[in-house]
Order: sequence, then structure tokens, then C-alpha cells
Amino acid sequence: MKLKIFALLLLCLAAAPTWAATCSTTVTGNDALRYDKSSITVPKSCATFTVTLKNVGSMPRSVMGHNVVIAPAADVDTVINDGATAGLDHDYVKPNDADVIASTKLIGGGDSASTTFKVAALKPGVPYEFFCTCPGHASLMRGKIELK
Ligand code: CU1
Repeated sequence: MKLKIFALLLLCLAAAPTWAATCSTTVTGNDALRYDKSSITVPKSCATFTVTLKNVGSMPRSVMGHNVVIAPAADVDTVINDGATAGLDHDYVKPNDADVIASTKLIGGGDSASTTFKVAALKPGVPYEFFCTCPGHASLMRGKIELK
């Protein structure tokens, strides 16, 4: 009996690290206009959350650049259009765009970039998405942000 309790205690201790929320994630983007994730879970218990993008393709930023931009689902089209106007020099994101929660730089093959945002910026009940604002990419490079 005592041995069983001891074994259970050991199991609990082994599981302990999984209790802490992970406040970051990595997403890859490739030359076929694909992220490796269709959704990103952001734990409510995190103060901040970091998304790292790795462009695993081989083409330069001006040809097959990718970024990760996070915005309310309702504002995605506006953010993409404003980004196209802002152009490559601004990573296809309008400077100080109030609709944008977070955005990485636009990166080419072999590069990586991160963005960190305050989780409190995500309002409960509002659907958010992550997407690439390089013109034409978001039709394939788009996923959901899930606040949990
Ligand atoms: Cu892209």
C-alpha cells in the first residue's frame, strides 16, 4: 500500500513540468506557401506570448518572404490590403497598424524572426488569426489563434 502511494507521488512529480503553461511557439513557413500549423493555442495564464517564425524555404525574402501577423479575424483583409500598400520595405505591414496585435519581420529562406505580445491584448470571445501578409500568401498561409 505504502509503495503504491509512493509510486503515485513519483508520477505526480514527473508530471509537474507539464502544469506550467508554454508561452511561446514556433511556426515554419515554406516555399509552397504553407505554415506547419493551422492553429496556435495561447494560454490565458501567460502574461506574454512569443511566436517564432522559421522560413524553411530556400528563396530570398523578396521572392518568397513570409511573416506572421496576428489580428482580429474581422480585420484580416484590411490588414493585408494596408500591408500591400506599405510594401516590402515595411514587411508588408502598415506601420503602427492599430488592427495588428503582433507581427514578425518578413523573412527569406533560412531566416527566423520572433514577435512577442501581451496576452491581455487578445479579448475573450473575439476570433483572432495569424497569417502572412506577403501579397497572395494568406489564401494558404492563415490559421486560428485559440485563447485557452
Ligand atoms: Cu508568405
